[in-house]
Amino acid sequence: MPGAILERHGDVAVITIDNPPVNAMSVGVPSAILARLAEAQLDAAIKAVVVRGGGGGTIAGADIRMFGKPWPADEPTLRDVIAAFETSPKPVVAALRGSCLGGGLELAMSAHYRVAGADASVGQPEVKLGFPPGAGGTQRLPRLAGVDAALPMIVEGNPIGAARALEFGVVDRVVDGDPLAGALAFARERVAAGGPHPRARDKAAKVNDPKIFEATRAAVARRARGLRAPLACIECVAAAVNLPFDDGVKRERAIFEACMASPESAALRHVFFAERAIGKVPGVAKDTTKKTIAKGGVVGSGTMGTGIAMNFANAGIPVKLFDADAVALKRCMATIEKNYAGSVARGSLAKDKADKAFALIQPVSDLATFADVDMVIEAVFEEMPIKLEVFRALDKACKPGAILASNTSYLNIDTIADAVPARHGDVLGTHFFSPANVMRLLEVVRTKSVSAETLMTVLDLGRRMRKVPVVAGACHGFIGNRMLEGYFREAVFLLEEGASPTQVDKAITDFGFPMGPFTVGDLAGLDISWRKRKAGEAGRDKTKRYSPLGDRLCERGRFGQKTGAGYYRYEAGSRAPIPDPEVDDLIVAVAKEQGIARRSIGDEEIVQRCLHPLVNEGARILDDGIALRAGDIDIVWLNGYAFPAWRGGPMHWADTVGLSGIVVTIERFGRDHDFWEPARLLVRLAREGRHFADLDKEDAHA
Ligand code: T1G
Repeated sequence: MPGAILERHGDVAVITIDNPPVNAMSVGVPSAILARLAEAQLDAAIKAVVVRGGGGGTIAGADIRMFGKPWPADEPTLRDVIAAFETSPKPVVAALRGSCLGGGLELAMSAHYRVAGADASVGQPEVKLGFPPGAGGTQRLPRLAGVDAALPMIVEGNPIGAARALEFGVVDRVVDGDPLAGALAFARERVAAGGPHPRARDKAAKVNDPKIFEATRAAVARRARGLRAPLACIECVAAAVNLPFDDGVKRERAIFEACMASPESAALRHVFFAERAIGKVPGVAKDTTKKTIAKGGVVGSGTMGTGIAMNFANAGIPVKLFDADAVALKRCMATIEKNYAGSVARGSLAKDKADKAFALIQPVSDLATFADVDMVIEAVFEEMPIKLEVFRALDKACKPGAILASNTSYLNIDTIADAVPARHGDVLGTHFFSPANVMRLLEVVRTKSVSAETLMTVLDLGRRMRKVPVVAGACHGFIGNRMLEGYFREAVFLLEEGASPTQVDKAITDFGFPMGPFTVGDLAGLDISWRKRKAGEAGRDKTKRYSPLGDRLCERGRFGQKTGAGYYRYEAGSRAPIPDPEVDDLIVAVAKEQGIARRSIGDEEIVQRCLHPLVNEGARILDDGIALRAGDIDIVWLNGYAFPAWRGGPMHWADTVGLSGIVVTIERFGRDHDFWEPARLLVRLAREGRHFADLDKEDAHA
């Protein structure tokens, strides 16, 4: 039962919140804190109260699992605790260790004083869940820190460290080590000095820069397009300046409740839990022993190998980068050096850190040097015979037990594993996204025979590399790229049927993606998929519709931005897509040749035609066991394909649209178009009136 513990340290009562792992304010916690506080008030020997989080000290705020569910009527809330601290006749000191976030910081700000350990951090991250703080955070933080410091903290939701918090006036003292001793000492000092003890509510919320609200609104409009919560946060902080404290708190609460009920918040809360579920592999214990990865190796110094080597180095792991081609290797090292210099110039990486990382990358031209590496990632050409040759060579070069990973994006990883039968348990896929040193998604692809130890080691390594590692089964395109095929296919079909690249891209950016499919295609290079199509031409199902449009563009040398022309044209030195009449003419000609009558197409159809294939293929991927959870598919799309987080990912979005509606639409499209057959799982869920989220809940309870 979550609760709170009271201990007496002489004349100071210490209340420790006891709700592992993060001391969230679950049902039972507020009442327990209030009961301990009441004990302390009644005890005449007690002169002051210290409150802190148990375990590592984190106080993560409200219990996010409770949102959208009714709070028991007879259970006090966090706001009752806040009121009790603030009106306490005995001074209250919050001792902060670890992360003190959201309602945790609101609680701490209702105390009279705050003492932080040097490792503590404080923040109001609520905006990331789609709402502003709801227990006075937007009123107290600007009063303690000033609006100029508080507004970005609340609108962006990023925590600050103890030193910053001291500078801003959010905490009163920073101490080394466990802050309990410091808080006890501080409490006694304040008791000796006598009251009255300060309350955040009695201060004024000072504004230094009179343009700060206007500037923040403009920045939010640019950066957080379509999002409601950041604007709501600004409105709440404005209330701290313009209204008396109690009115400001009321205003904040009303805005908080409206945001909490929004689809945006439901989506972001789904993402919060989906992000935390990805590390859990059914049937594999979380504490499975992991291998030590102290030395890495990368084979291939092309674009992917370059980025992957940087990932090892950024995680502090020395890495050998192999290429038999000395010229390519030299070029690659120059690129890496340039990348680090760029990060330093942009201010995103300190010079000494960049130098340290660069020094960890050792170019090598002999695979025999891989004898001491713990893990190798192969990133050579995407052709099976070459990959097999590399794996056989690695089999000879590497020590027993070394993990051998392939960065293949489409090839059958089981075939690769079969090339090194003695190492079956050590082989798997690590599918990085380009540029590999920047993109956060990492698909960790299981072979039939990979060991739990290897799998969990690589998930862990992914996190050390600051990636978002998602487990995928072996199949063509794994999770993300397998779904992408239908998205691009329909986008091109829409052009033939009457839409323009601009119209399709706009409908998709209006939905919330940062770029539409044709801007993305031009950016990535149209020649890559052209080459792939040519290679697969013999195996293509000729009974199904095929658009030659992409091929025709490439035949004209229109490879996208790199050639100054693709679906759009580009002025020299500019990345801004400009509609091109030549493409419009080509589209009309191709449509005519295919016997397609062009018509006017609405944005709603564009969104459905592009996104329903994602949902449908996602359902097949779940049914096939390629993804462990619908939430995993959402995380793949958020981190690898820029699906808007506030829509929750394609599967969550489908749940909000309603699966039966999606099935009806897919069946309707299927009457006129190839490729539209509703997935078995989608049909079953729709018939049962259920959602993808229901499957994930079943899984979590299994
Ligand atoms: N509620 C419920 N569960 C939570 C939780 C929370 N606030 N925070 C974490 N968990 C669970 C999480 O799902 C996971 O569970 C486990 O704890 C460990 O988390 C009134 C409205 C604190 C920095 O947004 O940022 O206060 O997967 O893996 O890496 O204004 O958790 O093990 O079953 O993330 O050590 C605002 C959210 C709430 C903080 C720790 N607070 N949490 O990171 O562990 S709204 C937040 C975090 C609010 C007031 C309002 C991080 C962390 P499981 P973890 P971690």
